[in-house]
Parts: sequence; structure tokens; C-alpha cells
Amino acid sequence: MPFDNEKHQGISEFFARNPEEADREFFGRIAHSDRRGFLGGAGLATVGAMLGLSIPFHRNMPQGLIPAAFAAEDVLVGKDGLTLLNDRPINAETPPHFLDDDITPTNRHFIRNNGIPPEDVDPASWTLTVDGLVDQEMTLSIDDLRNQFEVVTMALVIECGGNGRAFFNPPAKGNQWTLGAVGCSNWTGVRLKDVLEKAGVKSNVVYTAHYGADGHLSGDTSKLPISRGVPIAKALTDDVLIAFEMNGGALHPQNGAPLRLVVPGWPGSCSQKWLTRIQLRDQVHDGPKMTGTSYRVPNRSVAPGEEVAKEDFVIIERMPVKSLITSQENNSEIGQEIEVRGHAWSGDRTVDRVDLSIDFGATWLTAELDAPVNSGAWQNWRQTVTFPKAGYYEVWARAMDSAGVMQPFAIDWNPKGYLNNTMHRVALRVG
Ligand SMILES: Nc1nc2c(c(=O)[nH]1)N[C@H]1C(S)=C(S)[C@@H](COP(=O)(O)O)O[C@H]1N2
Ligand SMILES: [Mo]
Repeated sequence: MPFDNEKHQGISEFFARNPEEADREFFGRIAHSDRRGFLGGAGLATVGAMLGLSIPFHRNMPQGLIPAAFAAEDVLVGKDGLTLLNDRPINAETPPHFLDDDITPTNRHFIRNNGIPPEDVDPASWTLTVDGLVDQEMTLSIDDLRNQFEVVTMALVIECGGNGRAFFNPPAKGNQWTLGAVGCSNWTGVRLKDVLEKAGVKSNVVYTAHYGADGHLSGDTSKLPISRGVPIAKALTDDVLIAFEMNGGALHPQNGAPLRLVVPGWPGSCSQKWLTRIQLRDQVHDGPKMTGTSYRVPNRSVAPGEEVAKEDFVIIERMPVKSLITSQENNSEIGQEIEVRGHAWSGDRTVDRVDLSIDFGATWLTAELDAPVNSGAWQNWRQTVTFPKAGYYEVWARAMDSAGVMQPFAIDWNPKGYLNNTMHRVALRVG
């Protein structure tokens, strides 16, 4: 099936369905191995024309790679203003000034994929299996979930464990998230706890294992892109949801439609998308991205660049205290008096205070801070700020949580670039 712009077939859809043919169509050659000998042709010329430029290093482009220039428009259907970091798998973050809403609209929620999302999902025939160390194994449709359990709606924070990775020095490999791998949408679903209790949690259970329907990047169907879990005590808290609605509508296809877990305040990777199975285990789960150094940090402070032995890494649980300034875009021109707004959160805790500084931290004023609308939600804050005269300013925000822990000035460096919760700074030009 050739690529057909008229039919609005997505370029990503086309590449996903048949990467070889897509490559042939776009780059005018037969197979990956032939590309080395590729000397030009109609396909490449077409891509060049679409980009308005030639591609000097086209020989190095991996098979199936969607030129990001196209992908940004095409892959992010139903999203608005997101920055595409990677197209295979799709990873896109939301610039902070697009996260200004109290509740993150679906079109502003970031996307973090480890594999290839399932296509043509049918919510009516979707099932979730609960098995492992339970009294009664269950397979439930989404209707079963709706009918057999209390349906709740909660605003819940999902933040990628690697949010802020781009600021690490020495740099950490992985998606270079800046600030926007976080969102707090309204999620509707049933409590994981209620479902697990109905299945009957055996006394020797220590951990959950989550499985989704997305495919491994290699195309190898025996491999999973990601399967993580949480300690059973976390799974049995009131604010972990199996969600089938996002902001009162369908889940966005890239955010896990039709069914996902939402584990607020813990690394986003715990919140399995395209959820098909939850298994209860008598050991810490060992699925892909649970082991090695994935979503783990050293068990002690380490110096930037320090080598850390594998056995010294521990699994990340709650995410640290953090805040974002969302009312002004970085580097924007403003008047002398403005309202500064944003959000603050701290996994499994609440935020007690948000302070702002416009003088590089010499003095601070305390912002007006809302209570969370429910546990697991971020807290909105605002403060009118007056600048003494025209010039360059930075607004800094720092949150302090219910345990008295405050955001740091400097990054607590770790090899994989997780948990960067340094203060958010926004440059402002007062005219
Ligand atoms: N099935 C599946 N679930 C997944 C992932 C994935 O790649 N596959 N990525 C995880 C990671 S690392 C994060 S940060 C969150 C991101 O959720 P979002 O894409 O809805 O923002 O989904 C998690 N759930
Ligand atoms: Mo993540």
C-alpha cells in the first residue's frame, strides 16, 4: 500500500505498516543493505523536495526512520504544541508554558513510548487479566470493570523518571527531556486495589507485574518493550487507578487507549499503557526495564561522572518534590506587574509551600498555594510579582513538601539522569 497524502494516511502509519516499502517509496531503493550503494533517485528527491533540502547523510538513515521534520506534524495528531524528541519510539514533551491549565488537557499530555503502540484497538473487546498469586484469576472487559467496581475520577500526576535529564553534566544517555515530561490529567477508572482485592491477594505477594499490548522496537513478538511493577503495598493504595477515560473522553492512542494504569507520584514507567495483564508475584518483578540500571539510582550520593557498580543501584519509588512555572514562556517580554503561576507536587506527599525569587535567590516570596484536589494531584499556585524596573530577570520557583524537603539549586547527579528536581528558572524581559 503506497503512501497516499490525499487519503491522509499518516507517514508514521505507513512506516509502521511496512517499513521496507515506505523506505522504497521515500528513498527509492530496495532494502536496507542496498542503501550503502544508493546513488540517488526519485524517492530521495521526493523527500528532499518535501523538506526543501537535500539529506547529505541519507546513507546513514536507519531503515524505517521517519524524518523528524515530517513526524512532528504527523505523529502528534491530537496533540498541541508538544516537542518531539524521538519518533521511533515516539517521545514528546510539553513546553512548560503549555502546561498552564490546572488539569492537563489530553492534547497537552506528554508521550513516552518504549515500543510501538498497538494499532486498531477495540475497547469493546479489550480485556484485562489478573493472575499470578491470586485466589481467583480474572479476565475482565472494560464494561466488567465499569460494572463490577466503583468508578472514580481523579486528577493524577504522571511524571517520567527521566524528566530533566537534558540538564545533566556529564550528560546521561536517553531521551533528553527538559521540563515537560509531566502532566496531571483527570483519569476515570477503577481502583487497582478494588480489582486486586476481588481477585484475592495471596499472603506471599510482594510485587505487581504489569503488561501492555505494545510491541518491541525490533519487531520480535517474543520480546516486551517494558513491563514494570510496584510493591503490593503501593498497589493497594486508594489512588492507583486502572483508567479508561482521560479528561472525560477517550484516552489518547499514544497515552494508552483504551486502558492503562495510573500510579501517581511514582516514575511514569509504573503506569503501564495499553494494559492487558496484571500479575501478582512473590518477588520483585524482573520484566524489561525493571532490572539493571533502568529506573534506578545509586543508593548514595555520587560525584558527577562517577562509575557506580550495578549492585549499588536501587529501584526508584516516589518522585521528588518539584514545581513548574507555567504562566510565562521562557525569555518572554512582560510588563512590570504579572501573575506568576504554576504547579507543584511531591510523590506520595503534599506540598506545603512554594517560594518565588526574582533576584537570583537573595529574597523569596511565598506564593498562594491550593490544596491538591485529591491525593496524587499536583497543586496549583499563583503570585502577583512586581519588578522594580525594566531589565532582565529570572523567576525561580522552589517547592517544599510535607516532609520539609525542598527543591535543590544543583542537580543530584546520577548515571542515568533520573529525578532531576532542581528549581525551575524562567527568564523574563521587563520592557
Ligand atoms: N505499555 C507501555 N506502558 C508505558 C510505557 C511504554 O512504553 N509502554 N512507557 C512508560 C513510561 S516510561 C512513562 S513516563 C509513561 C508515560 O505516559 P504517557 O505517555 O501517557 O505520558 O508511560 C509508561 N507506560
Ligand atoms: Mo518514563
